This record gives sequence, C-alpha cells and structure tokens, in this order.
Amino acid sequence: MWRAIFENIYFQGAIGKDRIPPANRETQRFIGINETFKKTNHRRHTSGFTLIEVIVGFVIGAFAIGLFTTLILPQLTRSTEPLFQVRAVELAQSILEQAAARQYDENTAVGGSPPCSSTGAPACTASGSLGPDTGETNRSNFDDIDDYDAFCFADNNIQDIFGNDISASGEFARFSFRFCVNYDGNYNGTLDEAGIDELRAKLLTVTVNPPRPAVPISISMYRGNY
Ligand SMILES: [Ca+2]
Ligand SMILES: [Ca+2]
Ligand SMILES: [Ca+2]
Repeated sequence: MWRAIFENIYFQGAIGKDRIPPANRETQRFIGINETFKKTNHRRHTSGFTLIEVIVGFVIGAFAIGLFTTLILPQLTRSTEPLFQVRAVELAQSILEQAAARQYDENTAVGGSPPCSSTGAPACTASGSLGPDTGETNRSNFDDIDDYDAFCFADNNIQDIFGNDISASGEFARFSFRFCVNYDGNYNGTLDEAGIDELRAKLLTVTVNPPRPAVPISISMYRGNY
C-alpha cells in the first residue's frame, strides 16, 4: 500500500526529466528523434541545388523546349490550316459572285442587250483599258465586272457589303485578295487575244490569301457577253 501511495505522489507531483515515468520517457525519446529528423530534413530542403542538379535541370528543360518547338508547335499551327482554307474558299466565292452580278462591260446596254461589239452596239472596252472607268474610285461604285481588275496588282483587304474593312480583326483577320479580269472569249486559256471572238467572254480570277502557313486559294469563272 505504501508503495502505491508513493508512486502516486511520484507520478502526479513530480516535475522534471528525471521524474517522468518510463513510458513517458519512451514517448519523449520518440518525439526527440522526430524533431531531429525534421531539422535534418528542413536543412536538406533549404540547402539549394547542387551543380549537377542544375545541369540536369537545364538539359531536361532544353529537351522539353526542343520537343515542343519541333513536334507539338507545328502540329498546333497546321490544325488551323483547314479552317483558313475553308474561309478562303468562302471568301473567293463571295467576291466572285459580287463581281459577276455586275454588267458585262461599261458599254453594255441597259438590260444586257444588245451585247457590246455586236452589230449596231458600242464596242466593248479594249483589253488594255479593262478596269475602273471614269469617276469609279472605289468598289462601291463599280458597275461592270472588269472594274474589279483594279484589285489585280496588289493584295487588298476584305470588305463586307457595307464597305467596312474586316481584314483587321475577327474571323477574316489577315486575309487579303486579288482579282483579275481578262478577255478569253475563245476559251483557250490565252488571254486578251485579238479578234472579235475573244470579246465574247471575260475570265474572272480571284485569289484569296489566308494567314500563313495556309496556302492561297484561286477560283476562276467565265462570264459571257450578255
Ligand atoms: Ca465601270
Ligand atoms: Ca470597266
Ligand atoms: Ca483566248
């Protein structure tokens, strides 16, 4: 009994390392080891990188960048090409339709009859004079199809039906086009030949340039003298 009373006093009243019971000593020893491990681990994390680690990091980074630029980036770029090609075809068709809706020639009679250079009708515009006529300074006042030959010799921006430039931003950003008109009434592919037959038709060719690396799209059509 006296031993039980003594141990009770010893455990409850004692303060200090030497008076901690054996079981608690084991716990304290474990805590001490754990704290030592934490300090060692902390020093390891805050001690920086070795030269070899830095070199290996650079090598891996260079390899990753090379892989991205040679394999992945070209694939990402090419993935937009089909979309640009489709838009280029749509633009080309739209521009062709817009031009083909005009009368055949500046000298075509109202209603298209009689055709120019036919019996009793004014002569068609000479091949060397195809293009906008007097006072036709922009596409809003073009009234015959060869007026669009003004766009043959340089890249031009895309405009909507209201004359707004839509090449600056949006889905047609960085698109441009050229439009050429020539006589080829005998349909042999040789343009602007001499002779009355050559005046029977004009060849319209539109080329739309989508953003690189997509390739340009060219579409041609004949428009008869009527
Ligand atoms: Ca005209
Ligand atoms: Ca004209
Ligand atoms: Ca020809």
